[in-house]
Amino acid sequence: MQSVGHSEKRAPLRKTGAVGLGLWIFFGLMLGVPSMAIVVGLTSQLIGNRYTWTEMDWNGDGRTSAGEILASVDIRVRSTPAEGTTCREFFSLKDGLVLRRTCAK
Ligand SMILES: [Ca+2]
Repeated sequence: MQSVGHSEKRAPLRKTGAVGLGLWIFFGLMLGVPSMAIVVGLTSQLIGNRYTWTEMDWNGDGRTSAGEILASVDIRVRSTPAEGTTCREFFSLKDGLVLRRTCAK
């Protein structure tokens, strides 16, 4: 009987399980965090905040980001009279500091 050499070929090890899980987590975060921010923002709008989507542009860069929507949960608005007009003050719930004040002209 002739001895046959051990020439078994093995497929390279693949870490499909770990990579697949990582991709799922990555895409889940990419889709889940903005979606959550939008849901939280809309919910806070419905519950009691009375400001518009563009007013949530807290840093004034011209667009409302998901982070700004999340930040809006801790920001409220109140009307204050000022020199014959009414102003809207956006203030932080944690310390009461006014973040922005807009007055009608
Ligand atoms: Ca912004």
